[in-house]
Amino acid sequence: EAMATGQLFSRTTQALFYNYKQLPIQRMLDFDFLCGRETPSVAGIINPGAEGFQKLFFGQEEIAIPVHSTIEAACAAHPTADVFINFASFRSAAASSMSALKQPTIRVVAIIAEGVPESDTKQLIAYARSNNKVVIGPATVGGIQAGAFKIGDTAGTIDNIIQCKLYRPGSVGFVSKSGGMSNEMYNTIARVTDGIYEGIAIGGDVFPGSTLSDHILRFNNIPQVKMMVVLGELGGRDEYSLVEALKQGKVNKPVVAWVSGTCARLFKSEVQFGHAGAKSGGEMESAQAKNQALKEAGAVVPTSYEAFEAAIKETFDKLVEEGKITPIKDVKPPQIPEDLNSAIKSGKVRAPTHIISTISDDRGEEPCYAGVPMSSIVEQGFGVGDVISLLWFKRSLPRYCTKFIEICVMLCADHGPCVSGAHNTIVTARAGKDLVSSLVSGLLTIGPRFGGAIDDAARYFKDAYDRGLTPYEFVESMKKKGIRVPGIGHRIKRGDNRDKRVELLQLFARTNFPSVKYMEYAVQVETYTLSKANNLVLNVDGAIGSLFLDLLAGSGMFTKQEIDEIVEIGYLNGLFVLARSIGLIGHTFDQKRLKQPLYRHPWEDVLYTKWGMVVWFLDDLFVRLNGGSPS
Ligand code: Q5B
Repeated sequence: EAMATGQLFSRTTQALFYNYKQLPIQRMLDFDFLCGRETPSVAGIINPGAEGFQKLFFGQEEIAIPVHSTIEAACAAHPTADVFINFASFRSAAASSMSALKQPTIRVVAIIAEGVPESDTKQLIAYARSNNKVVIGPATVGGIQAGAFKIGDTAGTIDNIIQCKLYRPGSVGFVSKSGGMSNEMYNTIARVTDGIYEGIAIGGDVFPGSTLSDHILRFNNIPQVKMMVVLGELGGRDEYSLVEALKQGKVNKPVVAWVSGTCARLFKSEVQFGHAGAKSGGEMESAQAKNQALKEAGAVVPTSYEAFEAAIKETFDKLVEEGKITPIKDVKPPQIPEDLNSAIKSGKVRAPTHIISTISDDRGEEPCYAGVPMSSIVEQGFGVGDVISLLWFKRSLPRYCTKFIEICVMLCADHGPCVSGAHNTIVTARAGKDLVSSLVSGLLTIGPRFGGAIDDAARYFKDAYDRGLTPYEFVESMKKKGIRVPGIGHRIKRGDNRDKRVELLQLFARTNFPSVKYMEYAVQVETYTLSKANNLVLNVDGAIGSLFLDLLAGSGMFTKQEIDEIVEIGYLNGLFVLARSIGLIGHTFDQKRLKQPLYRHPWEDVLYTKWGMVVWFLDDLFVRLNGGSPS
């Protein structure tokens, strides 16, 4: 029988952990590190429905523990993992425990959940016993083999584990019903003996998967265990099977025992303590009766819980005197690196941040844009112009400014399917790509020729105006440098076919802006360029660029330095990008809705010519004839 053979765990035992719970798994791995284990005690995690890996620390290193979606898959992947730690809720703990017990590789199942139906537990017990398997729990914290293997949260924090010297084996086998009290006992035992060899909390249910006597008999077969400590509690008859085992001489090592709950007699009626099984029933189940019976059967039983520690010490000291125990030499466990988060929280370390952000904050009760909470954005009836003003310019601009921003967004939202951006988006959507790909392929065409001339228009118009250049001087100086005037020129708009969008923007600005000096300058530039060619109109980029200069300068909301920075960084193309995204998304939906097939450009629409090669040849020849080196 698994129980009779003694050892349940060793320094190489590995477990499968059912239901991902980061903290107890990390505590198991921290314990492993403390004990100097070479392999982590958790081989795999079972998270129903999920697969992949979970990153956890093993000492200072991070390790990736495989996550499996079923118990069967986990057992197949980790055939040497023979302990199943079940952190399922009480609703599913029985079913998952039974599945685990049915796996040939699983030998021990620990069930943490409280409230598992007793009839289910009975079935688990019956199956485990007839299949030579061990169940610890339900309603347990688990157990620990000092220096070797720990189940879940057993023994609490790392500090407690170090204080109780659980990182190395001692000579005491301990078993209790209560998990909480087992922590207390680990401390007590560490104080007066050379420490725990193994400690098990069988759980507080009426029907525990394994009993106090099961474990005492098992400890009796483990040579390293020299004495046993038992902490029972009132209620149930479990302690009597231990009494029986003692009477029958099945236990030949000293047992120090105490059954708690002697205070129950002070109550007039029956009392239910914390555990399902801990209620004062008949006399037989009282703590007094069980203590008496254990004493009569040969256990060392103190007169009170307070005297328990002295009784354990006396028993241990006697074994040392008799030469049955050679107290082991203490070893210093390695230091577990503290988690950064907890170290920061406790003020022990400071860490530099990797990102700085000034425009929004999602940490409080509600998100804020530039310090303005969402609720007031909604309550004050803010529009998208106000949101842009908060997130881009970090201030609340006057309504005429935010209205102007909104008009820009509305007017630039789309300009038909033939413009560069829309064409790319349409081709991409028809190639079967998703929304984001189609949108992005269109956005990528925005630049100096198409839609992305607003910033440069603002830069050049501002520079020329601020330096007092006449439109003639400005345009001709640009020509000399070989730069096209940004914001001037259009593929289809002409002097006699003006862009309506430009007219609308100008009308709004003339009516609402305190000053439109930059726009008037752009209009003078247009008058001059139109005298050169009919297509050199002030286009929508030029209109927005020059008018935004007027907004920045005229609103009184920006310093000169801030205006220079906005123009220098280049905020204003953002308006076109934002606006045109609306149209490009529309074009994507349109193509998908129309179920348009893959686009292929017609041959007839391409000029296939070899003349490019001839031009290159003549050019090269010319250079050679003039004594230059060929390219
Ligand atoms: N020439 C826009 O050119 C375009 C000149 C110029 C001096 C200029 C051109 C240009 C500056 C960039 C700009 C924004 C490429 C445009 C937009 C959004 C849109 C789009 C839509 C929408 C058009 C003919 C002759 C040549 C050139 C000269 C042209 N522009 N000289 N300064 N700015 N502008 N982009 O028609 O002597 O014959 O060699 O680069 O502001 O994108 O609706 O489509 O909402 O979607 O192809 O409105 O103007 O003219 O290249 O044949 O040039 O004019 O040097 O002179 P075109 P080209 P020459 S708004």
